[in-house]
Amino acid sequence: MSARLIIASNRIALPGAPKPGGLAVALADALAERGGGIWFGWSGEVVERETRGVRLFAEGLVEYAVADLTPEEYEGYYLGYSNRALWPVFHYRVDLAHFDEADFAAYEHVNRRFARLLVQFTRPDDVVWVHDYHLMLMGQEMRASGWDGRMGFFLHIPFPAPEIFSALPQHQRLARGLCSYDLIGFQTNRDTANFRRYLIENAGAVVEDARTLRVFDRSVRIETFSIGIDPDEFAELAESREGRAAAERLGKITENRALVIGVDRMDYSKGLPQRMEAFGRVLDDHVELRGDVSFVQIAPPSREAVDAYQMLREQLDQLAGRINADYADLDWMPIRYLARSYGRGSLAGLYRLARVGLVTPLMDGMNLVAKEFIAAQHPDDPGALVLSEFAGAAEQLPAAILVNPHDIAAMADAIFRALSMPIEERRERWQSLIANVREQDIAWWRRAFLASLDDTQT
Ligand code: ADQ
Repeated sequence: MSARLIIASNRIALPGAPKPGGLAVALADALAERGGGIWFGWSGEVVERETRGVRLFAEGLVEYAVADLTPEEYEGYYLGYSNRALWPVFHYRVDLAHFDEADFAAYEHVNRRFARLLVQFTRPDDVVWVHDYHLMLMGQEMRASGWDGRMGFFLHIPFPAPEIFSALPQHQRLARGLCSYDLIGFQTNRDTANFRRYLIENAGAVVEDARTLRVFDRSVRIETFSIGIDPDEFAELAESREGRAAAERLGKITENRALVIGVDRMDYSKGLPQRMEAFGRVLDDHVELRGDVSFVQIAPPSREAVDAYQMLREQLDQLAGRINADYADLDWMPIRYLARSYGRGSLAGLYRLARVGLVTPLMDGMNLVAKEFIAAQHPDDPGALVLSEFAGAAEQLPAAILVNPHDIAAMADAIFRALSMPIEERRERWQSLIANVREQDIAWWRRAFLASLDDTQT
């Protein structure tokens, strides 16, 4: 019987509420597969008084323990340090980063408070798995509170080149904090190599073996675990009632025109303005396509309290408006830009309807939309995927049409190529893509991470 699992993440999918995505389901499955465990994190609620304890809920074998944030914590820890400093720097946008010592103090405070809350629930032989950039210091704070069991961390976003990471005023604190974990998992070999190089060049780390460094008087294992999806689920969703209904609704509007689709959270890392410009360029260059192809971009706003996100929203509204004004006709709209979210079933149906999927982030940890798009295609008539070389997924999906999202002309060429790709080539590429998506799916990811964590020395 394997040790009990304890998961900590910023947000939690509470019992009863629909699981927002594959990751939430995967983590709940990981807990269930171990015969039960605890999932700890922020409730999503902001309350005036500092709540000292946690609230507990149970669902099957899984216990959920949630804590609220105060308005100051929400501002400093979540909006401030996590989303105005860490997120931009880790996505190579030092120009957008806002460094505020008070924000970092709030980040440290919440990591410490969460660590102390969680330690109360641990038993000596538990295994702890902490997720993502909001909680990088939680492990060190748990050690300070007396926890000396196994503990792993997975970063869902990219780990930048050391020169970029070093722009963070607190980079040394963060690196030392991360090295309190026994295992640190990254999405791609590029991220793993960046973190290793940072530790070797800046912290005097010594290589112990292919995946272990000796640093800060400890042995730390650093490894790549590329997150995946449940491809069968997406194939089924594409044929579900919800999927077919969404495809039918959109199909009525686009009629027999080729459909190009993009689905992203509205975030400056996703390369949305560049993508719209590239689509505009396709229409500039190819008179014959005008009236014959429609681009649907679904992008629900996120983190609207952060200025950079409001500016992006305005920029996209303008760009879509301009391209539509230039090219739309009485019976055709080139870009349908929908700033709202859709259910997973609807998305799957739209992916299947599309001839081309555009996944062109300027930088992305993995990007699950790329894998969902592949899984939703019909094997006989699959759409083509245009994928940014800066998405983590590009490392695993060389059969996509890989593009540099900063090069608008090259992206326009790629979109045109995808639209005119013969069916044999689409099938051939898709076979290779779906094989990758199936091989390293979401169950593989969580099992591989936990097997490696179970295997570390404590
Ligand atoms: P995200 O930046 O949120 O995640 P991504 O992996 O593409 O990026 O998407 C997460 C999920 O949100 C997907 O399942 C997708 O279907 C859903 N989603 C996106 N846009 C949507 C929309 N318009 N409506 C409804 N649902 C939508 C972070 C990292 C990624 C990494 C994941 C998981 O930034 O690089 O792949 O974590 O590790």
